[in-house]
Amino acid sequence: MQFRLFETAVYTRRRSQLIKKMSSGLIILMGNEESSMNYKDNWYPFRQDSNFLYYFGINTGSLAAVIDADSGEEIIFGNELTIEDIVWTGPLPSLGEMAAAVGVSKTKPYNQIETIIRNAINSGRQIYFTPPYRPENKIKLAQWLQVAVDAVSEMASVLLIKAIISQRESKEECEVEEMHKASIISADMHLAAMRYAKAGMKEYEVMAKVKEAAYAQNASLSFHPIVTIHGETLHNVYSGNTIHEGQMVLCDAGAATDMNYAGDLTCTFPVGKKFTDKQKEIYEIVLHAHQTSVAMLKPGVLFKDVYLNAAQKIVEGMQQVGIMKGNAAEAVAAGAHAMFFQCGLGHMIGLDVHDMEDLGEPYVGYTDELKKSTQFGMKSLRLGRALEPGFTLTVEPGIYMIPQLMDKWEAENKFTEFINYNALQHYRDFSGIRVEEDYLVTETGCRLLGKKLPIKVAEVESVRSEYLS
Ligand SMILES: [Mn+2]
Repeated sequence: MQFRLFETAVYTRRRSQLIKKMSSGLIILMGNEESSMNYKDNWYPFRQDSNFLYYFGINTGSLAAVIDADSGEEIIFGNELTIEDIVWTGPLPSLGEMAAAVGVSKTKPYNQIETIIRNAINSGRQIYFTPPYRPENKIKLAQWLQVAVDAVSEMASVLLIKAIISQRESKEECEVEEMHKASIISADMHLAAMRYAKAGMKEYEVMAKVKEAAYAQNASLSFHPIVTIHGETLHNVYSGNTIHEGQMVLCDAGAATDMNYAGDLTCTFPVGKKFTDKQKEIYEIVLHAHQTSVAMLKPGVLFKDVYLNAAQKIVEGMQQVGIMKGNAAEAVAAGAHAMFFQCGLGHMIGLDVHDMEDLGEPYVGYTDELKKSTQFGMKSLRLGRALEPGFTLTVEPGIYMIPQLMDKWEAENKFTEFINYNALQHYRDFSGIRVEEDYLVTETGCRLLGKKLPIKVAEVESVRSEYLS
């Protein structure tokens, strides 16, 4: 096999649980196709669909599967390699061999899936599938179901979405092991940055080291990394700036193991040996928000409340440095903290870096009773609901100084009872700080995934000093 699998029983158990949850109907699980970059045969790195990986494990393109929840029959659809294919690919295991490795005894040519689906529809059976996010799968489903392409997503099954989430949200022992591995490699990516960045370099030189640390360990990137002196820009993809003494580098990067389990960490470190006093002050606020939030993680706790704790700690810290004022709890309730903390506190992580986001945030991070806030800041919180043992998630508070937001709110006289706009002027070019780690929720609390990155001011400065002297 050219890809790694868990034991066969892992996949058969997952599918039989899914059948039990769905009880009847035909479940379609779409694999992904190779995806063209600039012409047909020049592909992006292949990425299998995560739901397909979870139930069928096979990490090659152009497959689909059905699970008949009434009869229990499972079929993987795909085409065997022809001799013309083998000239290019070399000999690979047959579809039958790959299917057997995940406990599926029946395979059929890809084009036969259409007949099976049509027959099921014609006999009035329920068809279940997840929301397709790739155009080619949308088009295929539209053809099989004989509906317009635009109509497909709305036909996705909430029942199936909820069933899959109820399984994937709680990580099995074998998955936790992969998550540890992903976090360890991710930590190495960050250590590589901390032990390489120097004044005068370009951001992309540091970025290259970050990527190398993943690829050198047979891992890939769980998302496109951020390596920037402009940490205040939340998803900064530009990395062409020169880094200067006195600035900070924010690095947000994660590895995906060869089985596609993701890590996602962020560190912020000084370009020189030490943070400036001003940077240290703000860093300590972020770190305090982080550590008090981590201390709250245990089953039953609403992650929304953990977010509110982080917001409260950020406001209290900003009051101590004179940037905020007034009642801290009221400031958080009003949303004034979002001047500095415009995003969420974290998200589920697993086979996807934002785990199961293809299935829809309202189902992954919230419940029928607990809906997402619409307030600026909190509306970006991807996870709000109560934690359960086996959840793996990120904790990533930050403080981001965005001059455009300062100007806009000040011009609107927004939150003048909570924000000292005069004091804030001294932070226009401060950039941003984020600290992010990955955790597993246990029966009684939480456990760090992977290995500890230098995170305290003294630890970060010691790594930087050691390297720079
Ligand atoms: Mn993250």
